[in-house]
Amino acid sequence: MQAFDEVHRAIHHPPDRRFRVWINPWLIVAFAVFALAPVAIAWGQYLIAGLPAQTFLPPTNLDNPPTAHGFPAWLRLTHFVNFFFLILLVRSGLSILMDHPRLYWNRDCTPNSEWMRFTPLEVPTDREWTAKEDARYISPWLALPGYRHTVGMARSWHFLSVYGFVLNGFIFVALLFFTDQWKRLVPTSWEIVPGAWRAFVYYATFHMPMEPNGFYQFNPLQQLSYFTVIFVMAPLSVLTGIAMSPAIDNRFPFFPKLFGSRQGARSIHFILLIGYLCFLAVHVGLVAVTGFVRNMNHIVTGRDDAHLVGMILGLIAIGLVVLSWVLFHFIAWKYPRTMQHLHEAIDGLFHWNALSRLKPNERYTEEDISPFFWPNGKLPTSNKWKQLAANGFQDYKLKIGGLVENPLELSLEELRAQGKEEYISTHHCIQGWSGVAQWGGLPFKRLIEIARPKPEARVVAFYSYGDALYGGEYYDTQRIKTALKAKCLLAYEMNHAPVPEEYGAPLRLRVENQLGYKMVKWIERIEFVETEKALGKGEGGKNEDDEYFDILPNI
Ligand SMILES: Nc1nc2c(c(=O)[nH]1)N[C@H]1C(S)=C(S)[C@@H](COP(=O)(O)O)O[C@H]1N2
Ligand SMILES: [Mo]
Repeated sequence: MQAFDEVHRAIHHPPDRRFRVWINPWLIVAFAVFALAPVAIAWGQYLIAGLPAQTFLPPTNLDNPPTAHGFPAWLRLTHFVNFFFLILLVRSGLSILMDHPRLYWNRDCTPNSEWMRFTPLEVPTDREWTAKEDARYISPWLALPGYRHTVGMARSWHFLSVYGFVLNGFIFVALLFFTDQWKRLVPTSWEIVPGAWRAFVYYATFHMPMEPNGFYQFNPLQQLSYFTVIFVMAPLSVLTGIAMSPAIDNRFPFFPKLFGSRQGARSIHFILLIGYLCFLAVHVGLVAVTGFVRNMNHIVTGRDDAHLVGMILGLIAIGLVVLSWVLFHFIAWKYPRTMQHLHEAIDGLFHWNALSRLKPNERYTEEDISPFFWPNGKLPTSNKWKQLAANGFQDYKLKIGGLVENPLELSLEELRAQGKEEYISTHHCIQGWSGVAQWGGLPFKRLIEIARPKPEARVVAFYSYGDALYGGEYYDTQRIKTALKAKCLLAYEMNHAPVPEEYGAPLRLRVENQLGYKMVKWIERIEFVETEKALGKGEGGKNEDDEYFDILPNI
């Protein structure tokens, strides 16, 4: 077990580590009907008419084999690399999932509207319950990095793996079509459907269909499942992943709607994860029972014989992958900062130059406003803030300083007098939940005009009255360039009323193409600086410093 100090143990390894899975019973019934109906039909056919004749197997003529056969080296290699990255994605994905252990089909994330949850806890209604408190523990044996509330570290692993997974997938598919290997996977005749059904009747009634030699051809059901995994599931995983991005969702609101909402996309993203695991179990099971030694030779050495070398090398390779999980566990916990920086180095260009340029373009209406909005962050405990709150923030003054020509202090009234912008947008939390709300406040652009930052100022820091998760002042930064481009507000209004205390009163930041943690609540002061490197631990914000979140989270 990882050795945590007391503060971190309370977060990562809390006393309550119970794991419960709850699924809406109606969905279980619907799924059972959906999944068992074909099995029942298969049994009916079998009992009445017997097993179907296996007409789908023209015997392979080895003197004149089909042009596409065998497993070339590139195919064997990409198959292995895919396995390596897929498991990394699954394991880091589980850590991300457990940071908001609830799945919804609606976009509002109202507690008790989940279709599935991984927590025994009911959200209390008599006191504040933040999303961070709601995060659940998962064993590091299962997840990377595992434990509780490790979403920042998990994202480094998840997104770095995405590059490997997608690049490898592109190479694989390109070579499929560059060679004639695609003919073994892509169905070209509807004949495959009755053929696949006949094979299904065998499996469903606990018989083995006569297996073709996989070196030359797959059985139709096998071909169809490979096709689905490669050409349907993998692209869907990528698309639903992208549909969770705040930059994409706010610029192209239709996109998450393709999946219902950001939450629909998140749910489908998870169901696909389960789909890969089920596929893996059946795939490996059938490889084992249909001639393990020969099959392993096909996919490991590319030869079609019963020599043991394929099996031995294959098992060694799988062993090495398992060893890599142990290694990655130690790297994850020993070098989280290095992983955070690696993630930033590889993702950075894409984020700064592409996603960050998207202009939020919300098209939400009053009816879209969420009835429930998860709060996050500890309510400030400082006396200063409490005093201000006690008289309705009449004495509140926003302090603006640092590298500006005109340092100043503004009361709420003065802020209001400077101009107002409002809109309805989706808030995206890194933990996974989202919510739609109306926000109103002073456009950040306007503040820049008033304060007149000096030429050397490139970054603006927002400091909060509130404390961060591990203690210390909460702060975060924006590049001035970004804050000018995006819809960026100092919001004093939420859903047409003054921002309520737990949502950041009297003033909070909104930057609509980024994740929630960039939007500092309970703003105390604003400081223009040359670089974020001089502040805190130099990572760009309190969450970036202490929780290894990304500095520019557009996805
Ligand atoms: N001061 C402060 N601001 C904060 C936080 C915090 O912990 N402290 N949490 C951030 C996170 S993680 C999110 S998702 C949003 C949540 O905003 P909400 O409470 O209005 O939903 O606030 C952000 N701003
Ligand atoms: Mo968040």
